[in-house]
Amino acid sequence: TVDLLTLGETMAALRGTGPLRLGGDLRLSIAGAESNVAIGLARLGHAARWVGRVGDDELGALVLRTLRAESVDVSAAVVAPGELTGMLLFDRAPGGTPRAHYRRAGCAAARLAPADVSAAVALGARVLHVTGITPALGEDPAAAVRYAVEAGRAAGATVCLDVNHRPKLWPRERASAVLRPLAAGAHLVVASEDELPLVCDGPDEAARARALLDLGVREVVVKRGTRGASAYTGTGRHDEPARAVTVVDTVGAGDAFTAGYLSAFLDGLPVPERLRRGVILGAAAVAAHGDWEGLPTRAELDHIGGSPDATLR
Ligand code: KDG
Repeated sequence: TVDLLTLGETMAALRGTGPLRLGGDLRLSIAGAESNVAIGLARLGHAARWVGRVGDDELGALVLRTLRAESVDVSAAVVAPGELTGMLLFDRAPGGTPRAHYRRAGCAAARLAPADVSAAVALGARVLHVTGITPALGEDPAAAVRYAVEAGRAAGATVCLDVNHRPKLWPRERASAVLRPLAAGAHLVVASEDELPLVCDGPDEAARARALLDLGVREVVVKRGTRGASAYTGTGRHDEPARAVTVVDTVGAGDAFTAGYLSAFLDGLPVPERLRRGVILGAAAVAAHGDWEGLPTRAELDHIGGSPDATLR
């Protein structure tokens, strides 16, 4: 039994510094919301396993090699002969806002099916983490997520859903219809402020969170970016402010937050401590280039958000 099992699409990621149309240098790494969470947990010393489907190409090898180097177990991952590994390119729109361009339609992960994840689910996990990205990839990936959630739940795993709506993959109405039942079957639901209305109804945030709690969700966690995060539980609401760091690249901050939250959950810490570790990891992610590269080890946790003048010696 691992601490965390997650499934989803991990792609080769190319990052440029300006608009892609101007050309220039790109830096090659990997990205994927779920594997970002797995890396975050592995860096903190938890046993994390990722399962997904990559092509038998160089980019698939890059995905698996990178995850292995980060101590994420990929032994259950599927390498599909003749299929391609997805790609995404990040550039900056004028003004500096990061922009994602997908090259993932028809790639290996769009064929991820229940049979690809069943062995990993059977191995067991304390936490099963899924996101709203995977069901957006197609019918088979959606079925894989439903299967993992049902089987994981039945085996006693704590199920965490990060809503992670990606408007370039599907419209809000379709996402909402598919993600509502998933949220209702999760123990922890993580969403940004604008994503919460996708999975529950109510006149305001507290009422929406209450609606999920009434369905049996134990914690509803709301990410607020530079304004920190909140958690709603049966005993009330907890808030945690964000840590001040110099922002370099905001992509991956939400996944980092979720990794921090789940790490403290796995350590048996109470909800305020889960939020605290979440915002610390979120700050670490935005202070570095890349989705996951800036995530800390356990020994580095305490330094994040400290004085900008300090030198660690
Ligand atoms: O959270 C960051 C990820 O979303 C991104 O790097 C890639 O998984 C990704 C996606 O589908 O957008």
